[in-house]
Amino acid sequence: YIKTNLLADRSVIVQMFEWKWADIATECENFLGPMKYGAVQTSPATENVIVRIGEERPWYERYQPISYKLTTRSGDEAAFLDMTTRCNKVGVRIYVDVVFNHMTGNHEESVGTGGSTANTSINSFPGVPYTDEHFHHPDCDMVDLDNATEVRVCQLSGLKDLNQTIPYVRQKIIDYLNNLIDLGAAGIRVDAAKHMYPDDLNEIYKSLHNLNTAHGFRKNSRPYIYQEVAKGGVVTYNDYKDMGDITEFTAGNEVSQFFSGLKPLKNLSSYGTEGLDMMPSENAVVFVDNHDTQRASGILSYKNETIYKAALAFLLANPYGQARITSSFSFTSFNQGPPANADETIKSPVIDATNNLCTETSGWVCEHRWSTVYRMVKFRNEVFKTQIANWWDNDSNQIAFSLGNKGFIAFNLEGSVMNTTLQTGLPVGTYCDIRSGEVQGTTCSGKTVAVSSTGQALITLAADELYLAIHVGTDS
Ligand code: LAG
Ligand code: CA
Repeated sequence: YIKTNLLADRSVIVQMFEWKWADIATECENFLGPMKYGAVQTSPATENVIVRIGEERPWYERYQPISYKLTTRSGDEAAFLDMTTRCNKVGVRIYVDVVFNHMTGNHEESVGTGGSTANTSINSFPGVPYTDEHFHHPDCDMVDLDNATEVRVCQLSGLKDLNQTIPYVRQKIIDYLNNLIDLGAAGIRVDAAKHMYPDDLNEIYKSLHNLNTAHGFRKNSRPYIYQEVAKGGVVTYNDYKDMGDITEFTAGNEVSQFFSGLKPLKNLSSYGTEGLDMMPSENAVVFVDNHDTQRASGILSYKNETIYKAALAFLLANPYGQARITSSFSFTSFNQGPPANADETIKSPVIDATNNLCTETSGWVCEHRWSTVYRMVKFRNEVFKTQIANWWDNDSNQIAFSLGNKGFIAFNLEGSVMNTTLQTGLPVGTYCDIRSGEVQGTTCSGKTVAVSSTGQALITLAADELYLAIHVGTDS
């Protein structure tokens, strides 16, 4: 199978959680393309059942498909095509979150975002169409993760479990995915992959079209496939790794623990190894948080801004895995859906003209616009395909490492000043620290670091400066 089909000078995926297609298209042109983001992971594009809890339209309704018509609160098929067209034009790939392990849960009345209906009591989904025979029987709840059959044929969170071993079901799924590919998508994030049989998935993946050359893809380009395989129980990533990449949840768990102060940073030397129970780098899609984990405990997110930024800097500097960052809306309860107008349409983000960030009142966090994030994306692009060298730690909470002879990063979570001469691996020059500033014209708006002809530099970080990062291209 192929690895990411990002442009050669790009390396990061950004999950634009719940964004509208029209807003993603604009963001590709105004920001993501110019800043050399590699790809956007969209929310599910297929029609979902409308869920109302009081006034709320919970975000998770989008994980309950009612048909494969491309009409959601993010937009319709025409808007989807406009997004892929405009994003592809500026070199940003579209990877779609695809949900086909299941349809909806039980609902008294089931109406979709595109007008389709369903009768969930008899497993009837005329919008596809699927009928009772296309689902697993008997209906069972998935509880025992140590029972591989149960993991594949029982219901995840009460969601009607499709039987992908039936050729008709597979064909409906293949047609739906090929529609996305023909419309210019470049890849898929396979929701709940762990809950489907690898052989069935393989049949589906084999039948996918090549990417659409009308969108500028080279002939015979294949879609990038990455699969959601959560940890726990007898079903592991091993069953899926030969068909596509896999989400490595341990990365975000570990990075969150380290940067929350639960483990000394020096132990991050084994990040990305079997010692921390992480899969080989070439299989892993890594992230600090995603839409699920930022609603769970123990994972850093925008809610812990300062240490989250340092954690993201580590994730993006470390060569392990295919990096993904999450761009969120702010929320205070699990169910809360995206910022919406009175008529339930999703609001567009509002960009503050003076600081280039999304306004707080718009409800969107837009982590991808934070200087930490876009500068570290640039760092990762610059050092891409180099290896860690010159690992250093103070046997406690200060660490540093270089990436080939292209980049260098140091972290200080000691709570006291760091002042040490270290080998940066970089050519002689005066470099601009991208945490505190950036190169503007010929000057650095932040701290500078003087690297000697032997690659040494005095690295100074105040107690509240959690990291410092320099890379080639920021030197003078
Ligand atoms: C995923 N990855 O494999 C998604 O990342 C995750 O967000 C999805 O769950 C899950 N798999 C199924 O696609 C989300 C929410 C669930 C929600 C589900 C369906 O985390 O909480 O379930 O989407 O909307 C909800 C209720 C359940 C209820 C169910 C059916 O929370 O209590 O049983 O709907 O009505
Ligand atoms: Ca299943």
